[in-house]
Amino acid sequence: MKRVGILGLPQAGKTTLFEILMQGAGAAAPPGASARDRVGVVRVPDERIDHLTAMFNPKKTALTQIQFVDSAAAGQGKPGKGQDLFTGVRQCDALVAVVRDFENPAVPAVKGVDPARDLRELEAELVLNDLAIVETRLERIEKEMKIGKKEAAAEGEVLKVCRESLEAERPLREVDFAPEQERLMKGFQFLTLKSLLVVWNQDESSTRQPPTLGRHALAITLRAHAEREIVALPPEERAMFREEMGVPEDGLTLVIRKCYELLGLISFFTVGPDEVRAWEIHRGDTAVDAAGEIHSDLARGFIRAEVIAYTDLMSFGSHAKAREKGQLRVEGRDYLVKDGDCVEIRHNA
Ligand SMILES: Nc1nc2c(ncn2[C@@H]2O[C@H](COP(=O)(O)OP(=O)(O)O)[C@@H](O)[C@H]2O)c(=O)[nH]1
Ligand SMILES: [Mg+2]
Repeated sequence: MKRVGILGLPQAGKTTLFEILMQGAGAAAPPGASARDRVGVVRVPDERIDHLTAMFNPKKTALTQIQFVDSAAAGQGKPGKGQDLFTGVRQCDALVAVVRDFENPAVPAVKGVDPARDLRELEAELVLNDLAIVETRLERIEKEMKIGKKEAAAEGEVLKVCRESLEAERPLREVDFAPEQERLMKGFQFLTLKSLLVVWNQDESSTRQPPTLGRHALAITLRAHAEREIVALPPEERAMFREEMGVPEDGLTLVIRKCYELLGLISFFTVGPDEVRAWEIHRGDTAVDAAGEIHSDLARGFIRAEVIAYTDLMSFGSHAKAREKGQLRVEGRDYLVKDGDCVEIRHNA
């Protein structure tokens, strides 16, 4: 399961977002401000699973999941000596940055409400943090090179590319690295290399628009306060309230789905009377990768995958009809699985 770290300046709405995510998931997070990181799991909403459940009436249904971390320290002020403000999110696969675009007299914004400025400051902090790591390591490598130790030469070259980008205030996620270079950088867990979802936490009076961001980054607006009131309602009353409060789109679904996309994930489905289930794989994964996600035995004994796209299955109305009409495609191990493929793996025991 992938992990997403929430960061932002104090009073931006990080904990509010975390708590409504958890409430929407039906798993209550421990309440209140916390000195420690809080971690919780959400299901990734997928309407297609609802429709497949209606078709198969299975005993069990399962969605994919993402873990969220509300970091106690991330971006909460100036780092102290030897202290890393970002420890809680460094190990995450992607980041959500919450920026404040709401007035609230109970929690006045010290420097005034200016989400664009806050986002710039936050990005600058991430860049500086990565740059410090790059420079420390480069110094070390250069010393080694001087005494003839050349093992880290390739790593040094990649780090120089990183330094150049960061010195120009360009996040590493916008740089084209070769897979080999990415492998050399992996251990550093650079913050600006992670995909970034910016949540512009807005109240109804704001007319500000979030910016368009570069590669592997995206900004969306969310009305955290309104969403908090909505998720507190019984599910059947939510739609009407959305209408009344002028929040037509389900903001939490949007946050979770966008994180899923930014993580590079897509879903394939397994269907049947026992279970309808969504599985996570990376965009670009093959049929044998998909088999391995279900069980390593299926990957090992892989013979073929029988595949039908979700939309095709829906238009045939049943699995049996699709099969009868010969509409289950037979695919080999190198088939690139598409988002929404309904897959059955044939394998040797
Ligand atoms: N009016 C308003 N208040 C909010 C909103 N989001 C959060 N708050 C309030 O702002 C304060 C700080 O929120 P919190 O989620 O704890 O921020 P954090 O410091 O980033 O974790 C709390 O009192 C929240 O109730 C919002 O969208 N509108
Ligand atoms: Mg908080």
